[in-house]
Amino acid sequence: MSEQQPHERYNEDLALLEDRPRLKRPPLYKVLLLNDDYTPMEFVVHILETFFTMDRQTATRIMLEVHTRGMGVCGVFTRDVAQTKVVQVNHYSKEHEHPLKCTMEKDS
Ligand code: TYC
Repeated sequence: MSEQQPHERYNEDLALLEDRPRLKRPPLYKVLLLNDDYTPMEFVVHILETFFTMDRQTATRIMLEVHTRGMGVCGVFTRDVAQTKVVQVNHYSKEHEHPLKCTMEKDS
């Protein structure tokens, strides 16, 4: 009987080891609100409570931050969730005839 080739010997001895899990965290996106001169403060608070599940105190703090600094972060989400929130907020604001704009950017 002929000798086994090195690669055959290797194959027979090979244990069935599972691949190590190669999971990466999904990229995250910040959802931002932009300030403007016309949208009522109460409407912005309502947006933050409704679409970003903030309590009134947090919503008021974020609204005032946007009002004074020009923009502010409403939350950090995966891309699809962030995109959905941006579309929903902009659609809702337009429906109510307010110029409020919501956008997103990749988190660092
Ligand atoms: N600047 C607006 C006002 O004085 C209030 C406002 C806050 C508008 C936050 C937009 O994202 C915004 N009525």
